Amino acid sequence: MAERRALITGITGQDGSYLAEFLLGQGYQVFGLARRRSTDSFDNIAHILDQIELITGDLADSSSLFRAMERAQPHEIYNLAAQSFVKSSWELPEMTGDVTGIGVTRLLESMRVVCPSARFYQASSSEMFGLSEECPQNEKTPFHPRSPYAVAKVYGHWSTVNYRESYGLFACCGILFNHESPRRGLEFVTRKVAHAVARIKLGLSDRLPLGNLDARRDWGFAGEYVVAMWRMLQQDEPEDFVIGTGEDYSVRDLVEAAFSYVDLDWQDYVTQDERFMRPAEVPRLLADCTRSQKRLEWNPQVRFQDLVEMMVQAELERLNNSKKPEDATI
Ligand code: NAP
Ligand code: F7E
Repeated sequence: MAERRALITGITGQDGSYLAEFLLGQGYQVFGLARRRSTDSFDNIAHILDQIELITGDLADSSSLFRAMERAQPHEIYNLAAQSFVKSSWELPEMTGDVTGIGVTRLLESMRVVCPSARFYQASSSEMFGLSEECPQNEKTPFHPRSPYAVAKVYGHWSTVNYRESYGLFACCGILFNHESPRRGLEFVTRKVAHAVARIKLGLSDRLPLGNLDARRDWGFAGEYVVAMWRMLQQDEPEDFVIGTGEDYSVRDLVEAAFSYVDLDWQDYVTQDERFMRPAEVPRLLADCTRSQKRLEWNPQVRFQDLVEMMVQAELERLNNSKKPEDATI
């Protein structure tokens, strides 16, 4: 076995795929927990499938997590698996609580029993701040979750802190603000916009229905954020960190930037559609990264405009190469 072994849950997702690439580059042996699927399309990790080992498992099934720990004997565990789409969490509240919340306890428990000296990373979220009275938000900002997803993340966050305090585990939470990439799921607003703009530019569509254009987010590039996750586990002591760019933009800004990249006026195509509004909105999230900049020496380089251009360009290339995902319906 290689000297450093890492187990990544959620390896098929956006962050899991970038983290796997990064850890392979650092010389790790990488194991990934992956759910059983009816199709075997692993788009995000297809290019590294021969360099990693997939272990079948599910955060809803403790026995599979124990087996994964025993098989991988990891030095580092990154818990990136979750039902991660906020809007779906109102439609799937119990499942979201079970997987995104209690799933963290299941994983921590299997680590505590099988490999207690491993280091554990929990993918906490800026959504936990929710209807925050403070802006920007830092590690001390109180939580006010606004969705079943955010409630489940608060549970997972405090479970991680509790296992650290109760059992002395090396367990850290990264409170990450929105981070995006061409590997983002089509339902998230950045990819939805990038994909629609590319379709409109290529004459395949003529409209883009969206929800709340006033929401403001701190959007960064996922490929850089996975480095911050790894750095947290290289510290001498386990601690929690806020990770973001320190700049926020509205959904309207996002749409404007994406359409102007292809020389189109967003107002000719964008409509507001009730179907994409949420029962409770998080109006503004903005990271105060003072602590992570200092302690982790982590400073993101990709700014909002670069990110939008990267994503629209990737969609144009995907469509030109005829790899055409369907229009997002959620
Ligand atoms: P993502 O692309 O939606 O990936 C989620 C991963 O979780 C996928 O690999 C998915 O597997 C897996 N998964 C879902 N349910 C599972 C279950 N029951 N058992 C095992 N695996 C399961 O999410 P992401 O954007 O990479 O985010 C990674 C993590 O960071 C998530 O926990 C998310 O909540 C959190 N987070 C994300 C952001 C962000 O802006 N991206 C910000 C803060 C926190 P399938 O491929 O089989 O569906
Ligand atoms: O929405 C608004 C929407 O779905 C961003 C997840 O990774 O980041 C992500 O959660 C904003 C919201 O991401 C549409 O109402 C308007 O205010 O891209 P999103 P999210 O909900 O911020 C956090 C940090 C996570 O932890 C999550 O896992 O955009 N918005 N119109 C829309 N959003 C979507 N999806 N679709 C629209 O049509």
